[in-house]
Amino acid sequence: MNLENQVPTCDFIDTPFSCLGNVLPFMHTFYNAHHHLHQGQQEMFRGRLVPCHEVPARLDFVRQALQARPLGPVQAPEIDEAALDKAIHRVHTRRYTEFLTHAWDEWVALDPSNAERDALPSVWPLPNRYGFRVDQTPRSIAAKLGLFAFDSGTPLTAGSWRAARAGAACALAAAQSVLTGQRSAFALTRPPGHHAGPDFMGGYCFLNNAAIAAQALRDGGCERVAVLDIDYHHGNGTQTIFYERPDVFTLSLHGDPATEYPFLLGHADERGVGAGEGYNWNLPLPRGTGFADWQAVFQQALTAVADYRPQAVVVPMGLDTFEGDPISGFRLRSEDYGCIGHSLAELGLPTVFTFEGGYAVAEVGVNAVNLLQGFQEKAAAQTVALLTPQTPAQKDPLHGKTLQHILAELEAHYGWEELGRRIPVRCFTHDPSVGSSLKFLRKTPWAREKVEQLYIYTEQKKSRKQQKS
Ligand code: OKP
Ligand code: ZN
Repeated sequence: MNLENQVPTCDFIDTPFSCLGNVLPFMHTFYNAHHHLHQGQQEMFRGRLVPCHEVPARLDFVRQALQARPLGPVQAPEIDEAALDKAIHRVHTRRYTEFLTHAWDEWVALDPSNAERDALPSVWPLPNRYGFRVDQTPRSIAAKLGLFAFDSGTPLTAGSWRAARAGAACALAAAQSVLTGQRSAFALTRPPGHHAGPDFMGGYCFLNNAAIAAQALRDGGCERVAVLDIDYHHGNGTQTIFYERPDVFTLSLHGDPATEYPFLLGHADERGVGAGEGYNWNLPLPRGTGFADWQAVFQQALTAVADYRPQAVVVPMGLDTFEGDPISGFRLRSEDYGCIGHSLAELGLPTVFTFEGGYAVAEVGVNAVNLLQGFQEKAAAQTVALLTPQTPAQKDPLHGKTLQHILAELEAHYGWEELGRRIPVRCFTHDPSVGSSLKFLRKTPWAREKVEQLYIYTEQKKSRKQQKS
């Protein structure tokens, strides 16, 4: 039997990896076996040192919930130090990782009794013109902490760097997993990552796991990657890393920075700069937002992601949108997370999840796995549909239809004038309002081609007319 010919093709997933859809859609989880090496004691909060919210038990609860409801293999990634180093430095500067490498030893060298205390910054270079120098790295660790950290809520401990590196290895392994054809993968790690920028830590984050995964997907052959951040807090680090780039579309749904952490970034008018203009979307929502309102905005984000036609998606997954979260202000309930996962799977794209926030420790495992299971169920249904023999007409709603048919259908939807305006929109990539009605066309390459040809033909005709006159 020639297996090659038995392999079902997969029209609805736009990916360079032909093996996708041939595998069972197990979710591959890569967990950080060294996460407990990072265990902060206290964080500064409004003038007081308070116990850390970001505790090792968070990850243990997620692992337990995954054991109770298995979605696929769970493993600690094998770490290739050289490859990991390379992947980290695709998004972080050497100067910053040099600092992280030596920070703890320097902290203890400053005062041997510091070995008992977490390192926290207490002095910062505000970015005033002719104000403070940031071009030189100060020799004192007390000053370095302020240069490389944007808050005093992110304790750096003896094992923080090792834990963060092992976490980045999970993100890299998850990216590699979908690059080799898995439907989805989950980087189950802490400390989280989405607040960490090219050369700064903060918001409990040191290395930006989601950005490392997104960049690894780019480097592995994906032309466009979307990062859809659903943590309660704005993913400022990821935004900063990709702000000038059109090849990674960053979107974030979060508590309005006017009142919510990280305060100083995450507003709706931050849309990217230069070549990256239009490829950063912030969707701030007021404190107190419940699932109905959250979901409406989430659907807008999903439409924008689909219209970008990415070849893979990264989801920085925070569970701190939960109603019981001690430091956040949205009101999502445990059962809502399944719907979120379901909607994410509807994108039909290879997806990497990274574990971010979620501080209602007892519930974080259930909420995380609710989301992942919702994704898994929809992904499994897609695979079943793919493997079920279908008549050509079932398989392709446009089967046997001529271009006239297609356009007639579109015309019925939009009217000619509207259609004329819409179709030239270079195949529907940038206009979110076109939305789902054109989805079937977008997902059917031959039809898209025909419409594009028609467009080119009309354009040529137009310019010939212009030349004549
Ligand atoms: C990290 B992640 C609120 C203190 C805020 C920083 C929050 C970092 C959240 N009382 N401290 O995005 O979940
Ligand atoms: Zn958060």
